[in-house]
Amino acid sequence: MLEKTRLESVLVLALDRPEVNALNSDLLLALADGLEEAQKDPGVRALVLTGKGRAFSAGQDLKEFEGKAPDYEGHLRKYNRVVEALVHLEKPTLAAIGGAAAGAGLSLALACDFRLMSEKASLTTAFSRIGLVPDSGMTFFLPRLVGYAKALELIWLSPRLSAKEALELGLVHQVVAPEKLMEEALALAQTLAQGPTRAFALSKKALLESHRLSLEQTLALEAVLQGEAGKSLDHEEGVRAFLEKRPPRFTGR
Ligand code: T3D
Repeated sequence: MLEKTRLESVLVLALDRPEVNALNSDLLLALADGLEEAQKDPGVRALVLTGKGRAFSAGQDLKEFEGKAPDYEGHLRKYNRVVEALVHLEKPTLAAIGGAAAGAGLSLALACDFRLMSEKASLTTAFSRIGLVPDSGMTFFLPRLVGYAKALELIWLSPRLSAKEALELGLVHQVVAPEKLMEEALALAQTLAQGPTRAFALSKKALLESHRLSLEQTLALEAVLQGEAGKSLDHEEGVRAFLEKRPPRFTGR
């Protein structure tokens, strides 16, 4: 259901359910556990989220509550635990999108720091097609990536975006040939895993917080976070490497 592979300091979490990696309660719990374990493990310094087979993820498994009165508000706690674990993971996260990403599947990709997409993959918000409101952070990330007007259009009309369209809209960082997707995603993850992990995490925190802070509050937060980054061994190493005219050897501490 969730395949975990460790490649040096990169952890790959691959959604693995029949057909389209639709998300059900068990998979959401496994994913939340996997992300929380990744947070605790200092040996993990970057994470790749992907889907096995033909899809990244089709979002909620629409068969899970068939014939039952759904308690979506309650069920969404499982999604929210995953999204919060993903967004607050203090290590770079990459979504490697090899096939369709729809509904909450797309939300999970949007919650990652980087998105690499196969030329053959597609993205669709999907929620309005089944009379639902976007969830799992989509209303937070989508307007920030594409602007309010485009986000509303993508949510209401739910077109199926090609990789080219997704790249043009700024929804993904890079589009690659299908057979190169994991190779490219792992190469970027390895590069990021060798970076100043603590400074990366603190920069992400500043960017996320900046959405709700005034300039004065942002300046104050930057100073606090810089105080923390300034105490890291990676900062010490970065300055030493600069002065010695050599590449830094960051350890994530
Ligand atoms: O708390 C709550 O539960 C609310 C939370 C909601 C979060 C959400 O994510 S709501 C949105 C749910 N997702 C969707 O509505 C997407 C529905 N699927 C699609 O739009 C398309 O299937 C895809 C774009 C994902 C892929 O299209 P394509 O053409 O590659 O495949 P397909 O032929 O449509 O689907 C292949 C099979 O997967 C098909 O089964 P079949 O007919 O061969 O037996 C299809 O029914 C099944 N499938 C696709 N999506 C889902 C699914 N089965 C269950 N749940 C799905 N989401």
